Amino acid sequence: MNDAMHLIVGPGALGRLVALHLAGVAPVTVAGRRTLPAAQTLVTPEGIRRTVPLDMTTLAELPPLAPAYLHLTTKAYDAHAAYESAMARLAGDPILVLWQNGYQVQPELQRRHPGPVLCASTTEGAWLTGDEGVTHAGRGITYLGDLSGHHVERCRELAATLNRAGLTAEAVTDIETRLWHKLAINAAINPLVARYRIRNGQLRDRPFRPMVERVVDEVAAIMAKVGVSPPPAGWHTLVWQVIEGTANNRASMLQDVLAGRPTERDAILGPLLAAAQRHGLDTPCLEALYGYLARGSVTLR
Ligand code: KPL
Repeated sequence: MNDAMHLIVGPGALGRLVALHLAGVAPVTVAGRRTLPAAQTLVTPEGIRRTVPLDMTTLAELPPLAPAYLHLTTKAYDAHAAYESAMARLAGDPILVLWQNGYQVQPELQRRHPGPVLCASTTEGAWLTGDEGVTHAGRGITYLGDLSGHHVERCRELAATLNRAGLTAEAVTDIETRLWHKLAINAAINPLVARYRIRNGQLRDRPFRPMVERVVDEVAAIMAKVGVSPPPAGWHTLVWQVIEGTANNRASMLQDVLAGRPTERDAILGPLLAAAQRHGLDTPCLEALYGYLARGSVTLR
């Protein structure tokens, strides 16, 4: 057991997945908006059920802890509020670990936080099984890096802890590129499946296939202007590989729309549309999808 304490704010599927693993190797506290059962069950990808006691609290009742790590595992749109609530109650300046999708809160919180800020980009697949636990649907990999390039050693330490805890993790020096690559994948898949309420694999069929191609064309043009290097196989191949690999998934944005929650449209499409505007690029598909999600979330909420 390592003494460095981890506070995890945001007990969604990813937050609980990380907490239930870390609890085996380090002291962990989990804080959310409401009280959750202190015994949480993890169902592994092999179908094994493990019930683990977790120190669960709410942000309102958070004691003045001094954790070594503050993991924010909220949705991107909740990250600033969660950060403020937690930091108002904590002692010291923990290492802040940002697990959000997109590329919006990462540079913003990097500017705000006085201590080191690490970014995580993960392909772990998990969903909640109610208040009692989480199902680890598919094993992935978590890349850890920092936007300033000053905290390589911290990234290595956290990657080693996550690996000891049973989650595959790797410290990288190009986290910004990796976050943009994940954002490109999310932008190509999530708004379309949320708009048409389909599983990822249905994007391979008509009439959706050409829509994916057009969205990826727009995303690729933006990435070229922003200076994000394409993945070795190219943007189209990367996106189709992920669609193939996640064919049975209901993407996170579809789950949000179906549950009447706000979507991560600003974190995912926001940086792309802003860059397109800066560079005078025409992006009719991305704009239409953003418009749909903006209107849709108003009526669906
Ligand atoms: O990350 C995802 C998500 O659901 O947000 C993808 C890759 C689209 C898989 O569903």
